Amino acid sequence: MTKSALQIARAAYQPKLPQALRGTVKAVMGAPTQSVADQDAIQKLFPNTYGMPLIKFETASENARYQSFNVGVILSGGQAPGGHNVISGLFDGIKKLNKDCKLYGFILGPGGLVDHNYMELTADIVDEYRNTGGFDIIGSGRTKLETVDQFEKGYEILKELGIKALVIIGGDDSNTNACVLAEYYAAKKCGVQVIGCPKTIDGDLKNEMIETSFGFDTACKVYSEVIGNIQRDCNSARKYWHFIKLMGRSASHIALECALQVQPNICIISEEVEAKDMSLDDIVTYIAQIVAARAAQGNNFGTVLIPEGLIEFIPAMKRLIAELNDFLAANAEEFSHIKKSHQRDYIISKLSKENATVYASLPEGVARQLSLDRDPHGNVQVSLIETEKLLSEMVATKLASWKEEGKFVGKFAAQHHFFGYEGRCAAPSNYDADYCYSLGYAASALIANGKTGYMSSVRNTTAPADQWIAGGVPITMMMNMERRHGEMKPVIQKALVKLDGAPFKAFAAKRDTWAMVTDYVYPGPIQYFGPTEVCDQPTKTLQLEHAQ
Ligand code: FBP
Repeated sequence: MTKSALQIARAAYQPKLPQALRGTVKAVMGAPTQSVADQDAIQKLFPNTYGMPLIKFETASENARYQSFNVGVILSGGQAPGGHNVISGLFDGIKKLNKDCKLYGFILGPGGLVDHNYMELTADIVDEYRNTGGFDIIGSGRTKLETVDQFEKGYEILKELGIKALVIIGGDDSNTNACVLAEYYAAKKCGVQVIGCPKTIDGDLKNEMIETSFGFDTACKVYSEVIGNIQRDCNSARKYWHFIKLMGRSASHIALECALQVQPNICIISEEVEAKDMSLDDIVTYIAQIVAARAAQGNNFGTVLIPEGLIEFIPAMKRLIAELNDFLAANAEEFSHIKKSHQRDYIISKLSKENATVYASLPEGVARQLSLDRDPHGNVQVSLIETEKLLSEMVATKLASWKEEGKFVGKFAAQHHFFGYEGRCAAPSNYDADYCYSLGYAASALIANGKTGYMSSVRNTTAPADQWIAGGVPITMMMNMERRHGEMKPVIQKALVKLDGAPFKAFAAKRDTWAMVTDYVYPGPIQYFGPTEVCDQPTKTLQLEHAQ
């Protein structure tokens, strides 16, 4: 493998660990837990893994001896910076317990477990990937682990390889599946533990005990760097409005964090759009008003940040998508036989009147995307909807009519960008490198303590790493019942942007000023070496949440 100078230097970085994980570790049990909602239903579905206590690791005075054991690991879903460090932390953690422990990686996500596609991760291999971005050490995939047949197929290979614990590194859906698998193996007394790790650049797998998902820090810093560069270009040429869509399939955490970092002229927050019951036209009018007001001051340029999940948060669209999801789940077979050119009319004829009207009003491309295949978890693939173009076209149309009425005196030319893949595999920032290594290491301690159905957790991460608090959180604690594929299912509750939370409030307090006064911030690239205030800052989101 040919390596860049940075890769070579970065390989030598030793991620920091919380104090409690550095020596011999003991697990201290906290109070029993309950699910965030729907307690009776969740308890019934998870009789063996419900209500378990929180776990905190502390330094033990005595050295414990461990028999050697084998562990399996899966990378699941979208890539996020730091995945390789979770694996290296897990590897170092189990090797410290007993040097004969082995780590197996299942190839290309949960599908590797079902298809018995695996490799042993030896020290040589793990060393190649320390502190690097990407999931390429074993690859990732979005196969949903949900059927008894899959669980049994998985068990066959786990038994064959003598694996006593499986670590699933994934987002809310993958950790939901990890919990279902943990419950299944516990109920059948298979002797296989399942541990989850909180991954997703989207930042929406967080709660009281999981303060952030890994990858969010690095991805937001990469996007903020390039948005900053665009803003500087924009402020130099002074002739374009840049419409920038940012990944985040559902929640707007990425857009909000980037807005806090770069101070754009406009940032739309989906959760606010929903709370204010805004229509697509309301959003377009809001943007057009700012464009017109800046034009009146002679500023025919600016930046607009748009969260990827916006469409699903516009209440009228949300109702439409919910009906479409149920309809397509129930009538998939019939729909697959409808000619492409007739699909739009077919859907319109089947929907309720209100939803049919909204569907019929959508531009062709957006309507088509909404009726295409869902991802394996039943989600509309919003990253394929070109919201940035949809909005800028609608703004242009509105401004043209305002021009005729004399309400707009400027020029409007737009550029479009979509940032997502640019950040998902970046080399992890110091924060993510340390956080991920600690998560992997904490997972090894959960395994050593015989735990199953837990998510590895590391808290207090705005403090220096030695003061971080490592432990485990029962996954059932994060669950509620939601409608998926037309049925009520137990799932980890997604953390959306809280409108009464400190990050949103800090943004809302400034946005009117940022709209009119060009006060862009240019964060520059992630720094891996240098003064701590440049290299080790956590996200603004985390800093504001902790200062609350
Ligand atoms: P995860 O939640 O699986 O981590 O994925 C996050 C994400 O990057 C979203 O922001 C985006 O909508 C989606 O993955 C795109 O996934 P894909 O590249 O598989 O279409």
